[in-house]
Amino acid sequence: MSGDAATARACANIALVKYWGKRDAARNLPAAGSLSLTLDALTTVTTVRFDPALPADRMRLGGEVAAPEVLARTRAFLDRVRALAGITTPASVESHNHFPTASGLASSASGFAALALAASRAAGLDLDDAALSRLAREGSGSAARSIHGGFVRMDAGVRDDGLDAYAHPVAAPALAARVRMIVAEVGGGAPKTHGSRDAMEHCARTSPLYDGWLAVVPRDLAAAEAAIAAGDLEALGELTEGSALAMHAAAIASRPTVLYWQPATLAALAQVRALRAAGRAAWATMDAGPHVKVLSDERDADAVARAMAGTEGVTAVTIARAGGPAELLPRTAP
Ligand code: 2P0
Repeated sequence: MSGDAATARACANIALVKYWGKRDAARNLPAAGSLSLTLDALTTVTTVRFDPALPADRMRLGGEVAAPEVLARTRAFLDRVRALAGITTPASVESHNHFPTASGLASSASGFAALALAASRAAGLDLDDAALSRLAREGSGSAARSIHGGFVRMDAGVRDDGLDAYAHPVAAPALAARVRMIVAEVGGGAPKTHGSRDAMEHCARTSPLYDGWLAVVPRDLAAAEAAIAAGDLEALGELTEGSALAMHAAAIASRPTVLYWQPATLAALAQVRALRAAGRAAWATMDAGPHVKVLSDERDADAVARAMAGTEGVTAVTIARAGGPAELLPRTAP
């Protein structure tokens, strides 16, 4: 290996139709599709260099030596890249999350998308978007979507080898230009109570509502794609809020429960309903944590952000726009 470094940047994404459950844990294949919006405000920049002089893989995250569990997951991912490239060389990885201060958002989507692009390129591979999305999926299911910008559809596929389980862009330039996502942080960015990987597996095993959740996803996906094609933000917003609530209903019904919400989460949800009743474009979605993200548009984003910032228990608010695809950067420090 030559040891050339590659640097890539990827944006986080928020699912409008959620991914929650796997059909194959070993290959990280989702049980159903999902649909997301890539966000410009939340990015990861990662540099990878394969270096035969290294005794083993090493990683720094945000300028600090990465925690052992982060290094272990990264090493397993690098092993897949090395297998694809036919090399055994250790790598050094330097990664920075450029997220709004204490946004409290999970970074596995932007993190594994940036790592997939930087590591594959540093290993001498030139993967197409489908192969890159499949590779990112093996790191984290939501990362498959962060390969693309704007609206993105992830296909669950049906093949055992996962070759058909990757994400596609959903072209809607006019809607992507006017859509906004207001990220309302709840709880001051405290660590989440249940990691999503374990939580979705526990939900699939124990929740009496899991099968009902899975049954609704294909219908929501088809309706959400139709709403995007029609430029109908209201229809997309209603589907977005419905999908999040259905996912959380299945999670909450797990035994024992997987309950991510705090009192301020419910206050934020009530605020979103009040905004809507007042004629604002505002629909809520929540992931594996207490934060509330509000789908809105360019006209109402400032008013929605002000209202969310004034909600009891909301500790930070960010307005995000649709972000672009994962991309290679010139060789500069991240
Ligand atoms: C999503 N989430 O669609 C859903 C909604 C959280 C709630 O994708 O096990 O970290 O690495 O494939 O991608 C978070 O799950 O899970 C997630 P793995 P991931 O965004």
